[in-house]
Amino acid sequence: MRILILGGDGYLGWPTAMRFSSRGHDVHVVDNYLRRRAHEEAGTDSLTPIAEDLGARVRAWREVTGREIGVTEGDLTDWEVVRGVFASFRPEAIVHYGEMPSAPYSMRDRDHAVFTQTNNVVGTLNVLWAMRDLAPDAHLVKLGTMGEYGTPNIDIEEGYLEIHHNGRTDVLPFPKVPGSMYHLSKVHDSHNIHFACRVWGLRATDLNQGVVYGIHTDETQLDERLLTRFDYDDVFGTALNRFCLQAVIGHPLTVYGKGGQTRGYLNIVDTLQCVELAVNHPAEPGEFRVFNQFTEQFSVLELAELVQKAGAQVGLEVEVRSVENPRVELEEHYYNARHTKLLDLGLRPHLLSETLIGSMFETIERYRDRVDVAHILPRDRWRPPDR
Ligand code: NAD
Ligand code: USQ
Repeated sequence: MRILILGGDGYLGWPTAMRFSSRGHDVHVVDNYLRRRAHEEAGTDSLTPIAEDLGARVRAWREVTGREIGVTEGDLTDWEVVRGVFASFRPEAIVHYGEMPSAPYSMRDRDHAVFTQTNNVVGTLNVLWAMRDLAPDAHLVKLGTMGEYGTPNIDIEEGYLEIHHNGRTDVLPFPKVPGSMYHLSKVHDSHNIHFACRVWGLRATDLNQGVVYGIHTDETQLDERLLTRFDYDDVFGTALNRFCLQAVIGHPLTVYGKGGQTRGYLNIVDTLQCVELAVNHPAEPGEFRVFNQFTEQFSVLELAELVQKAGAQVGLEVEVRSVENPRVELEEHYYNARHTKLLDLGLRPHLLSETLIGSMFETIERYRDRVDVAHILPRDRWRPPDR
């Protein structure tokens, strides 16, 4: 199959490109290095040393496996870039990771909020128009987020909710109450994609993914030049990845507030499995399919305690310390999100264990001299200072 990976230089995009290529698919990646530039501007960097650009990555991939991956260095918000790639590559499936993914980044100030929403919403609109005019039979697999739903006081369904109102019944999109300007951009995308399916007959799967953790996939382990990025800083690092690194370097684990914030989590190897399942089982023409993509729920405090326990097993003394929560979010709440559709398609979850955390410790230890401790405590606050 011809598979286009948008955001193919990212934490998840690069391993996904290698996975599909290793299966014999014809893979082409697009990226404008937004993520690398954002780190350069902030003075932060991936813990893992990654190849200098996509050219170097695909050369290493060719040397190691004999397989080719095509590259376009370009911006998805530039219509000519998107039109050109669709016209020449003619994708049968599009895996869309190519967005600004950080909630703290999007909440920093007006510029970062406007940039995040413009980048994400306009890029996705360009993809939808390119599909409409150049690849109407292709299947869009779009990375959304569990954060689109927020933390409602009812069970979260997969995309849709049956509603009974004044004696009538309908199945409607599940209400969305997200917690950051970034998460909101994903809600806007979902509405636009749903519209394109209803009105133009496109086919799409929205993967409402939870928080991803992990460093390695089968392909990243083949050669050090094939490593994916692993971020631990306050802006791009995510909860469990940060906690594992903090444990290794002897920094107290940064639990924000009371730590009862509960989210869905999954291993990066399961991200690849889920995306592959979605691509191999496409939505029908006109269908906007929504899967909740995570394997387990944890509160932040539960995660921190798991890391502490795993640390004790390998002789690390790990302190869990609450820091003032920079975000506006519920710190104690009900959370029960359905996630059966990917299991029904055959997902075999790799669940979080102390052994797995131990193996993350080992990889982090290997690169610990690259850690900059100045970028661990959170700085971006959701509320203006005088509120
Ligand atoms: P990432 O930043 O590493 O990957 C996104 C890639 O897209 C980057 O390489 C970036 O340079 C590129 N990109 C962004 N805007 C672009 C544009 N306008 N044109 C071309 N390229 C562009 O992030 P990630 O963690 O790999 O996340 C990938 C996707 O999955 C994102 O959409 C994110 O919102 C979603 N997601 C991630 C997680 C997680 O825990 N990592 C969880 C849920 C959803
Ligand atoms: N948290 C801490 N301490 C930390 C970091 C985070 O307590 O050091 C807490 C946060 O306050 C939050 C929870 O952990 O309650 C998750 O935060 P996170 O930074 O790991 O994840 P989030 O900001 O939600 O964003 C990440 C990805 C994003 C993706 C999202 C999936 O960056 O791209 O969409 O996870 S989800 O959370 O399901 O919306």
